[in-house]
Amino acid sequence: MKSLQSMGWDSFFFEQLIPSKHNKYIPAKVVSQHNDRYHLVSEQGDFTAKVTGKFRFKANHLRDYPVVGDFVLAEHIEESNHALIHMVLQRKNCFSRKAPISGGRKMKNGVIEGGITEEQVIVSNIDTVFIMCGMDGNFNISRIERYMTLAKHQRLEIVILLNKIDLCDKPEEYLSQVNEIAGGSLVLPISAANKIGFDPILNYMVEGKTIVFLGSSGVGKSTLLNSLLEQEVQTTNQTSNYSGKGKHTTTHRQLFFHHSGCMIVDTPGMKELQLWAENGDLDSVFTDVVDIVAQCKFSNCTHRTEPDCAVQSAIDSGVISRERYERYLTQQRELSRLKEKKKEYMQKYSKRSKR
Ligand SMILES: Nc1nc2c(ncn2[C@@H]2O[C@H](COP(=O)(O)OP(=O)(O)OP(=O)(O)O)[C@@H](O)[C@H]2O)c(=O)[nH]1
Ligand SMILES: [Zn+2]
Repeated sequence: MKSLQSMGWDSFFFEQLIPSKHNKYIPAKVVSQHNDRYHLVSEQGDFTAKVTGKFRFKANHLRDYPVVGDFVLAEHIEESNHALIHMVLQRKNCFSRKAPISGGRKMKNGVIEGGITEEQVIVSNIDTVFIMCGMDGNFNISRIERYMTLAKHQRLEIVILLNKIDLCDKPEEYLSQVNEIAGGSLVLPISAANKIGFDPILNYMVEGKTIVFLGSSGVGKSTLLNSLLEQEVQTTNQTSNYSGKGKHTTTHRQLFFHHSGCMIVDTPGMKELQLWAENGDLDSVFTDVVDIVAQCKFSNCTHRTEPDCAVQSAIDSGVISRERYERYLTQQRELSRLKEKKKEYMQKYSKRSKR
């Protein structure tokens, strides 16, 4: 049986308990989610669970629903292994994106319709995110930068994993490219399949901590998870539902327990990675660009034809690449659109809920 503490429980969550409901509500960790079905692990046992009707009625936004990593208060249905989720305890942090156009649940009396401007929380209560990228045809700097902006929005600790070193003739070229944009985050070349370069990762795998693997489909997230869990199976022979080898499926989010006591969340590769962040988050990923922009002679410089434009001269002299600068602009435009859409959405939403 897992203790709450070993799953990251501390005073932050304890203080959110409702004393009058102590007998009825069990604190539990959400370890997997499949549509509206959840798996919970608690000190009273493992349960399958759904949210209550009242929960559903009160939930206004996608982010109100439980996600993997959450602590919830659940009511065990006697003589079954089912439970009802009454409440999601406030999250320490989370990793989110803008809800994809194609997805999104229809909420409460149709208040929210398709194409919603909403935050979709992927995982919560995270200690470190590992942004993975392959050193192969899938190598994509812009993707890494986008994941970084999303992670910075919640001030998450970032480690960048460059996978498939075994396929790569010149890993140092990838490494230096990524180090240039990593803003001081650790960049590790690894092979998930061949278990190369794992030692620095193990430093993050500490009891009660949660690490999350992010990255496009095919970068090797599941392979890394399996490689890490295989070690566990060999050394401890645990057969718990959530720590076994070969249980993994990338169609839904799931949290696994490693023998170190660390929790690992593998996420399915996200095709649509729309930003859910603010300009400050972007600026903290692109400090090099921001510093240069600040040096322009005119504060309203458009960085095109003005004299003494620091951006133009930085690009001309190779201090930053034009591509890097343009990727910054692309994200900036996307965030401006998001801001507008959020405003529209809030207006529409508040009008309707006043009716
Ligand atoms: N050569 C080599 N291949 C690898 C390595 N890691 C993963 N692969 C291969 O890359 C492919 C994709 O790996 P997955 O682990 O399924 O990728 P994923 O990121 O989990 O993908 P999704 O589940 O679709 O998000 C598989 O064929 C793996 O065998 C590696 O270190 N070296
Ligand atoms: Zn300028």
